[in-house]
Amino acid sequence: MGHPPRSATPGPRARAAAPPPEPEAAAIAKGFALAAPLLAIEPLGSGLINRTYLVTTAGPAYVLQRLNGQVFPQPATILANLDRLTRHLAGQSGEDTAGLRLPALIPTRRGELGLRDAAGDLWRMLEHVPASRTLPHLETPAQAGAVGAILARFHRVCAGLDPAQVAMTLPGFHVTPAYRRRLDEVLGGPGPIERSAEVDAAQRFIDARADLIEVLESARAAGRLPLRVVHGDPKLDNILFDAAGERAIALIDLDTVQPGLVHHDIGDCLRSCCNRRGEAGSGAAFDLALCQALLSAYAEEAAGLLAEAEVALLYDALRLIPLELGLRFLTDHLEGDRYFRVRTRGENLRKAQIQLALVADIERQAGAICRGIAKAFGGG
Ligand code: GN1
Ligand code: MG
Repeated sequence: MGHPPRSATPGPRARAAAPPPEPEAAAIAKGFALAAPLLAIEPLGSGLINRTYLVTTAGPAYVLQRLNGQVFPQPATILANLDRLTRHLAGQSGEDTAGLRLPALIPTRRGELGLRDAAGDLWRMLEHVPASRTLPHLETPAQAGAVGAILARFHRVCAGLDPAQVAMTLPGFHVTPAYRRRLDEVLGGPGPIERSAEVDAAQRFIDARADLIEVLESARAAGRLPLRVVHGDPKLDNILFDAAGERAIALIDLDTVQPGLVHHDIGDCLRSCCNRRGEAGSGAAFDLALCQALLSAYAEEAAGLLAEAEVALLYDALRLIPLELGLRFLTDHLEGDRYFRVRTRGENLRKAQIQLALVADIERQAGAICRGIAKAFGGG
């Protein structure tokens, strides 16, 4: 899948940039075709890569983002993909798309998809989905079901797009073996490394799962799994609920929509939604009831979309994606927090430990999870 990442994560020189001053964001916002005069602009959300702002006007609200050009080699492809996807969605029958909204791009005043600032960074404006909210964690299986259903609906809609026609926005994303090679290079390289008992334990945990790390990539390379257009990052923060927090109504953060495996999405969604303690909480616990509700709703909504070979690798995907994220957080910690935005030193190491603890908890419940997958997808 494209070039392997050359850093902890795909961008070799990635560095968590300081937020641009709001006046600059406001000046940029005025370059877009907003429906009403701009009133205010303020930072929004907790994304780790791009800079995001809420734009308030006398009319509708918008979301303005500066795309991280050190992570995404060609940010313009993100805009082209999103444009293509929203047009595709608009062309589907209402029945297929009911309950799935994707925020549309707002063009610039000159009719372009995005706008470059003086430093060369690309900005995009998106519609803000009204009466929506994100949830800090899932409370009920019904909410998990709503998540599973919207993810399946997204995959069903994307199944109508030829992956060959959709650009790779982030080459090497979710190529776990390449992330592992990078970790090994950093650990074995000449650079000064902050070794600690925690780092050693994490390394041992990862090394003990060498086979798992290869599983999806080797199945993909052997042609056993179909490439599909996927979201890439359907973590809980990227799912919008209605104001009551009951129905999932939209998927956001469509930067990593590109050809990939359905496992990347299902694994990422489950690792995020079924750990109620969150990515930066204390410890990790994988909630079986949430997992079952999410998978059952996904399977029902996907209605036969997944091939048997795909279903057969779901359990592995479920523990691989948190392992991959743990590996990425750990590598970034060792490289000096160049990719994932942190508030304090040590945050990426703690986040790595949490993802690895989640893997361990998933493995502890392997039997029940596999029975649940079989039940949801009709294999047992
Ligand atoms: C990053 O930027 P954000 O928060 O949407 C990362 C995902 C990780 C996630 C963990 C392009 O997503 O892969 O799962 O952090 N995105 C990229 O919170 O690397
Ligand atoms: Mg993202």
